Amino acid sequence: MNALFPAGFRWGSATAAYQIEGAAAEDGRTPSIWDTFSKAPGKVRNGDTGDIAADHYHRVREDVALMKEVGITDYRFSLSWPRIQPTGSGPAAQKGLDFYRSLVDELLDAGIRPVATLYHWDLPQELEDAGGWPERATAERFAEYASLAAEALGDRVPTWTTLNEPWCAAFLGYGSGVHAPGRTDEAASLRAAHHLNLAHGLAVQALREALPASSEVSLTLNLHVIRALSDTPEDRDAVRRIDAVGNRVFLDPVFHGRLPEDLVADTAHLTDWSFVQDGDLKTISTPIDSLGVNYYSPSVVAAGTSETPSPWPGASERVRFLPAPGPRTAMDWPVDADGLYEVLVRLRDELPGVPLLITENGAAYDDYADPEGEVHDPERVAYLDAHLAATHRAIADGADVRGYFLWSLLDNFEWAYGYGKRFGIVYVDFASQRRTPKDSARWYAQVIARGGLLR
Ligand code: IFM
Repeated sequence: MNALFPAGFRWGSATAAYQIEGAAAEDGRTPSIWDTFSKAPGKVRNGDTGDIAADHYHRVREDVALMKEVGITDYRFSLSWPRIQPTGSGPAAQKGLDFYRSLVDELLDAGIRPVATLYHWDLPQELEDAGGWPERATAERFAEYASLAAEALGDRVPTWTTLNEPWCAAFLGYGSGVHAPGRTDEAASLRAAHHLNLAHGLAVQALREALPASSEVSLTLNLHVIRALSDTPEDRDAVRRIDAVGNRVFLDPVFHGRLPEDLVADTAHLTDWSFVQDGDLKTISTPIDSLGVNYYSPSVVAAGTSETPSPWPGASERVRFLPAPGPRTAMDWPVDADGLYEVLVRLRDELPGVPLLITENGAAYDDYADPEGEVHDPERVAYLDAHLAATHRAIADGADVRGYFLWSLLDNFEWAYGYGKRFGIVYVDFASQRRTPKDSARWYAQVIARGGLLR
């Protein structure tokens, strides 16, 4: 029997501004922290930058036509803050907004629902120079930017996501320093996490004011699926610590209006959390309409120590990460679709009544165009098939999953890995910018047309 998804299931694909747009200095856009970081020697493999990326800024028509060919119902993209509000404060840049207006028009003409993310890591450099996410003012600026974007696009964009993966922005950006802005200060990374939560809450309020009442407002988290190496109390405590600083640091404030007490205790040597002001948790827990979940692979942990600088403040002295078993993608990430099922049923149990969207899932492999110009990617098809099957199983078991956004539509700038890691279902030859749908694009088109998987 085939594994069909509920009627109205949203079949999407996702991208992010800095990873595909290029046109880094056009029409008034100013540098973001990723422009600065990628130009600093040794930060991104091969010295790659997002200056040109997949040149999507100049190829919107062609790219929307590709989406239409695949048959996606929803397209998740992010807005570039420094394109819309070049200095991170003050009035909007109309040319920047025009780009998104034309993208949204093109999508609507193609019958594809736009799903906009306000922040996918491209903080205006000027705001980082003023202190960045560890500073409260950045959250306030973010809410102003959210208002500008919603006023300009809110009549035509039905779904809004405040932040993409604030864990990465806070802990990779300010803790381990492998992402922009590249700081290595565990205490600052905790302040950043709180101010990202606050930015989310303030932006939800700003969006509600500016958007039509029917709009959907959401947040996307990369929730960590953490397995203990053994059942010893020490290894189980390692899971608890990573769950606190990987998951509950966002879930508890956003959905329950509280800080995880164990996280506050685990990090007492780093901070007294006095940057959390009265009323912040109430703001952060302003209700939202759905939660976006990004899932790629699980982690295995045990008692021990990790290398520093670490993206796990308060946990690196007590937890070590071990290689998870099984096949791996080109990112060296284990392929484990059960992890997706586990995170979905966890949310079913912990957040009853909150609809879920899988806002990212996908895999990088070492794709190449063969002499006939075709790109065969059977491993990606197998990965996607297994993860959609896990999603189907979670829905059958009561998880309220409303949609799936495949990461990614196009090969793109994979952050610190540059262009060497290809996640797209459409191959991009970055020298010519020629796009070639991979086998996985045709496979996904069939899944969408059928409404599910062949079994
Ligand atoms: O490319 C990224 C994306 O920007 C955020 N989530 C994970 C993807 C793969 O690393």
